[in-house]
Amino acid sequence: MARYAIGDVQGCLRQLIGLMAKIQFDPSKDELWFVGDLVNRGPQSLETLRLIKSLGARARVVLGNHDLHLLAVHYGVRESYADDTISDILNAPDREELIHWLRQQPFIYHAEPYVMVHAGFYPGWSLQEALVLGEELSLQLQGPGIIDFLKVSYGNEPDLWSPDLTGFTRLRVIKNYLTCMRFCSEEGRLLTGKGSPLNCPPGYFPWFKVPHRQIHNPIVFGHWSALQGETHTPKIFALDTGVVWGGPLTAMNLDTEERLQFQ
Ligand SMILES: [Mn+2]
Repeated sequence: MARYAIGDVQGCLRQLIGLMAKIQFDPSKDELWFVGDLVNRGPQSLETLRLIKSLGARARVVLGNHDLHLLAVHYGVRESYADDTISDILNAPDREELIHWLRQQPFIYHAEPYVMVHAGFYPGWSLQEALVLGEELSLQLQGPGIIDFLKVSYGNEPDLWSPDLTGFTRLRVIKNYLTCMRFCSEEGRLLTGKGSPLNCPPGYFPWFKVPHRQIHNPIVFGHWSALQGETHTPKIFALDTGVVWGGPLTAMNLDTEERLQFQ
């Protein structure tokens, strides 16, 4: 059995199929981990989602911001953007089935020693705390309160986790760390803005560089294509190599840390 983690696919079906062939994916025994942002901006969101869903338990998925955006548009909470490429899903006969499947996917996936998340973690969270908070967010998404949550899930305030937060504010902050964060201050304030780590705002770090982070497991994540797959940090694996911007799609063998790419 081999386990591969794959970066943000964003509807780039051709590269996903090419990469699966390159790693000689065997659905009878191999596992593919997807770091989220399965859909949007690329050309074939619908077929990408169908393919990953069809893998059943051979695929381990965490949700990204684009996946949440699809849910928000599906439920009529947000308008589609001009550069969105999710209309094929919204017009598909299996739309409800695909959305139902997406809502069941977690925000954090943990299988020793690895932990997978789309964007990152608040530096003060232990793995156990993060898993509990991720589950709290998942329960909201899986239940009838999904629409009320999606309506208030956008915006970056407050920018700091506190266990005293309650209600939708609490859920929004958890969501922002797990699916949107790029930079983080030493006390844990998050920034979601794009940009290279070379342009790190004063007082902030790339989130995985914050001193005294409490999760010590190796982490695989996506979301930040400007890193170009490099964190220069031991056991922190950035896998979004910008396939949607013309870069390669990256897979990493979780047992050997060997990377394979398909352009
Ligand atoms: Mn993302």
